[in-house]
Amino acid sequence: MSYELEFVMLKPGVLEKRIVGQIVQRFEQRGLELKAIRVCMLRPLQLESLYREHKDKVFYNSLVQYMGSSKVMLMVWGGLQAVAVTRALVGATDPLQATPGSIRGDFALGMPENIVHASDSVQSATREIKLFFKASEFL
Ligand code: FUP
Repeated sequence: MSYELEFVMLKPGVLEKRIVGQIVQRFEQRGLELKAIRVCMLRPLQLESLYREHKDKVFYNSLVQYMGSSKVMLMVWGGLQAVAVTRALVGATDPLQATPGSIRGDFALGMPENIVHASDSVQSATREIKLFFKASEFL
């Protein structure tokens, strides 16, 4: 078992709904460690890079438009198997398929407004962390 870093983003609307505390609590409760955190608006070039594998999908334009529509919260969580642990905490991409008890299963009904983004592998997490954080933002 290896110590991993996972990139997590709370999507537009989550700060406005004032449910940040409830979501962060699930990561802390599970034993993950908050390594970096920032609130910002995503820039078009960052969105293009984040969702490059979806560029040809029918939902791409609405996804990018939504993701740039309001502020987001960026976080890096660390822990043993942090990527798999986080993906299980977050639940299935489509909230209608997400099990109750997962974040999407408890807080969301649709896409792309599925509350949270989490990198799907250690390689994606490394790339996405570099895309959004400077080394000086880590303690
Ligand atoms: P995930 O890794 O669970 O965030 O899911 P994906 O990388 O497969 O999807 C990226 C984003 O596209 C998700 F936030 C939801 C959105 N999406 C849609 O809006 N419609 C779809 O049919 C599939 C995904």
